[in-house]
Amino acid sequence: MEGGNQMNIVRFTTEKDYVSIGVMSQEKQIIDLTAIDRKLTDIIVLHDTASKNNMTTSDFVINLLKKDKKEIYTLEDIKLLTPVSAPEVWAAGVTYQVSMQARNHETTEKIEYGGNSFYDKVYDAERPELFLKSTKERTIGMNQNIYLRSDSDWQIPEPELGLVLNDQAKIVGYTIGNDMSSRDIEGENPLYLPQAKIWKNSCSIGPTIRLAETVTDPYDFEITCRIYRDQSKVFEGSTKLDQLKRKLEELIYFLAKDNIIFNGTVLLTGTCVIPPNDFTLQEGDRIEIEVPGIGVLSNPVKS
Ligand code: DO4
Ligand code: MG
Repeated sequence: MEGGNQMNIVRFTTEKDYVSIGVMSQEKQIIDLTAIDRKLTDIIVLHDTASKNNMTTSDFVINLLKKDKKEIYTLEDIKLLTPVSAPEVWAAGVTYQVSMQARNHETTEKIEYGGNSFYDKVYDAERPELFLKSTKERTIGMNQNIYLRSDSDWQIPEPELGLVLNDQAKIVGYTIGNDMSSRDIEGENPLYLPQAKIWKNSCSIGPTIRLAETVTDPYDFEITCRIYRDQSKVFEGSTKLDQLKRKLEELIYFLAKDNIIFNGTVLLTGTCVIPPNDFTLQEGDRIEIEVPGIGVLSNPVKS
């Protein structure tokens, strides 16, 4: 997976009156890039400024770090924000066999006409399932509360690899996403998908963005999801991205077709880890999604 030196970008606040981006070291020290150059307000500006200087983003950052008077923080000093202020988060669906099987299970649980064909068909079709998952105001970051829907009895996290895109639909970096889902609402009728997927604080991204240029093979990423209840782990599952049925470029191609892609758009690539069918999240749970090389996205669950 490594392609040159690993580099992770975070967005954060301190007591200062502005939001910073920083580079996070493997020892979890954060060096404030905005304090070095106030124009560097997000990962897209960083990427574009590096390109204008004919440099890779990581070489550009390494040069910045040679400057004196760096402001360095630990995680205790700062509040991490969503790693990019994503104007939109889109999501792909049924891109792993486990997701197709879980969806078939929830529809046959609820409806007599047998809804299997929707999910079987989209899994094999040329056109992937893509949906608008979240907007900036609905998207949360590290340690912020995930909310449960009050009209659903069957809710799960969906751990997914997130692609951070620029307005040319180019992958600038990789992050982690949680596409929270209400299985009973979607299972009742697939036309309820927006309600099964979109509500306040139903999408979390973070904690860092791994610069794409420092990743040789994104299909080597491994995603692990853990759910804790009353200090005990009640679920753990992992999958590697090489189980993804589609290529990342294929998902981006369909997303960008006749569409507007904003700088900082995040595309979640589908869930590959699903808790057992009798599992539902509860208030007080904590969800952890780990991708080595990107970090651990942790969120408490509130109703
Ligand atoms: O078909 C519904 C959504 C599927 C999804 O979100 C996923 O597979 O991750
Ligand atoms: Mg999903």
